Amino acid sequence: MIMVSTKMNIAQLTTEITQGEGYVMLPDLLSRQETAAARDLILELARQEKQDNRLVVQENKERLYGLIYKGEVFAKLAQDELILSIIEAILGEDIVLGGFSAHILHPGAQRMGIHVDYPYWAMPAPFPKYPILEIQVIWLMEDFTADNGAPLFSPRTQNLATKPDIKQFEQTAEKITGTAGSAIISHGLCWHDTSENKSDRPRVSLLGNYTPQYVHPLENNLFDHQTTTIENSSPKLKKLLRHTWMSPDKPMYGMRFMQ
Ligand SMILES: O=C(O)CCC(=O)C(=O)O
Repeated sequence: MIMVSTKMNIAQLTTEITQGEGYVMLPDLLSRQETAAARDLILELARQEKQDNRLVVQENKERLYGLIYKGEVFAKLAQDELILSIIEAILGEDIVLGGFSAHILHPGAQRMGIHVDYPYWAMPAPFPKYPILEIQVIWLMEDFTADNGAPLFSPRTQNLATKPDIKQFEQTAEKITGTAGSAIISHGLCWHDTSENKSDRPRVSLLGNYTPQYVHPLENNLFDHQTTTIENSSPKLKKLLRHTWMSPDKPMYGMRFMQ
């Protein structure tokens, strides 16, 4: 796994994601204090949503959606400048945020299951190699260690553009550990999974799903939608949330003519 150094430029990082291992780790983008505060907020929101019977729960794993509307920190992370410049270099400038959710692996959580990311998992295989249809960002909301559920990635499998092969995955996958506040950027075609959480506290990640604007968003745009958040958000976030593409006063996308 490539540990990014300050000397690496955007072109080297995008090459690593598209033609190299398929993922990179950007270390310590967020301070420990900010990360801990965001983690506390996620756990508190999950507690409330569980009480209201709205939380998506699967055994010892929980998912929290509509996050952009539930804390400024989430909107800030979703539009992190360095991350967006890498993603735009790969997908082009017309990207949208198809999802931004939290994933909580409680102690005892088993593996999630080997997969490629949306929209690939919704498509028949073999998958197209180009254009690339998704880049995932996994924000580490605490140190990801050898025993608390860190993700597993099988290097270079984005080049295969196929559904995961379980045997091959088990032989080749590496566990991606790192420090709180770091982010993993990965190619949507790269086979991955989560590992078991054998520790005694929840492991929390934030997951950003970025796609070209022509891919139907993973998450329901209307779920917990807050008009005021959109009104007060930056032009970048408005675009990422498709507001500039599909605002109520526009009947359809504006056609772009090829040069
Ligand atoms: O939470 C994680 O570490 C990764 C989860 C994941 O890969 C996914 O939901 O697609």
